[in-house]
Amino acid sequence: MKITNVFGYQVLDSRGKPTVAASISLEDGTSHSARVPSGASTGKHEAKELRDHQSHLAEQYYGGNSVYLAIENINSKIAPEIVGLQSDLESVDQRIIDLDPSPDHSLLGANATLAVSLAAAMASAHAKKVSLARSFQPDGNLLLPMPMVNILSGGAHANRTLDIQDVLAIPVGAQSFTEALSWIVAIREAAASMGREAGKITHLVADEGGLGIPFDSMEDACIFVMDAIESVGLNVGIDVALALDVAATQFFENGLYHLRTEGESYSAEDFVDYLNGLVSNLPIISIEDPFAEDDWKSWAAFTSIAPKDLQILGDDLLTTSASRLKTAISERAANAILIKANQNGLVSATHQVLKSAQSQNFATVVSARSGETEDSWLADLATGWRAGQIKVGSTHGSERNAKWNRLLELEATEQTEFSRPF
Ligand code: 2PG
Ligand code: MG
Repeated sequence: MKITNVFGYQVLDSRGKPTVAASISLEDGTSHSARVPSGASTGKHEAKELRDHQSHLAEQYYGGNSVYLAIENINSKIAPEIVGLQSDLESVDQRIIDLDPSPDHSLLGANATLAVSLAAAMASAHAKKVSLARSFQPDGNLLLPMPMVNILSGGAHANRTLDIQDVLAIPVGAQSFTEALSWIVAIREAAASMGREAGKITHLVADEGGLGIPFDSMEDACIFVMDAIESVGLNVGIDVALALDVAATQFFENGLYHLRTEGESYSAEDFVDYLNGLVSNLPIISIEDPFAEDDWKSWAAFTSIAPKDLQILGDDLLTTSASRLKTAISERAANAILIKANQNGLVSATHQVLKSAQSQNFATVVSARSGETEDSWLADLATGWRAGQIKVGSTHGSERNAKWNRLLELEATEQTEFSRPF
């Protein structure tokens, strides 16, 4: 079915920051629109999001963060190339690559390219008369992902109440997505009341809907979440295990890892040992960004000594980039990759990175950003791509729940099975 119109416009994300939306109309009169997310703890190797800081279009009320340049690129450069094409994701993405062959999409802006690419994916599914998830896997059971859910937030998402960015819970023993989510909601609510009883601040919700409760150490934060799991009658490690997003780039300076709440600074070698001790003594089954984004040596050292079944997940390290994934495989620097479409800039290229990772036995976790919107396409991508795992933030905030709710809808309406990767 032919594309008849394409246009971009500016909307707000969950942090009140401008972001790009794009809409594609088809010859049957339908329109398909998508909004792009944006990060706070962004990796330096991510595709380049275009904002208006230095431009004559900069909107003063948004402190230079407006995205009119990206929108102008959609309307004046991308749209003329795409109108008239068939609504096929691959052909749309190829046309965008022809216009902007830079690896980081810095010519058009990765927020411009991704908005159009996502709208094309939706239009393409509509033309095939299937859901977005089903458009990637025509037959068989779709694979609903195991969620990894934020309970405590720190780092850049919660004014550094903790050095690390997230303590998350993974409901490894749940039999369905519905059951998994119900456990998580109970744990989050238990953690909030435990925090209140202990006189801690719990009414402040972080960027991703997690609790921004201050703790003196990573270990204390983990023990608190373990207590919350047990308080609702679930078994730690059997029903629900822990995951961390250390986001270590954020506290790596001059060759040292500075844990401010613990009052300690570690050399890279000592931090490898410190984290290995932590994951060996606690029921942590996944650790994300344990080291800084270019500290390949520590990643490789840790991967060689950490418990064999630990998931070592590269976010800022790998930035959903085919070439950085290749390096991680050859250096044995991780065993799992976080997949964020806006780190890459195109839907089909993001899917390609996920497929290469899977072919090398890397686990894949599709992830939202701290700046999100009401869109739920992420749930469909994770399910249709058979990622196996998803990270969306917490269970508070409609921009988070839009994704959880879409997974509940897919479980209720499509032929699915639930992924149990651990
Ligand atoms: C991360 C993400 C999502 P941000 O580090 O994994 O939690 O954060 O979008 O701020 O980069
Ligand atoms: Mg991360």
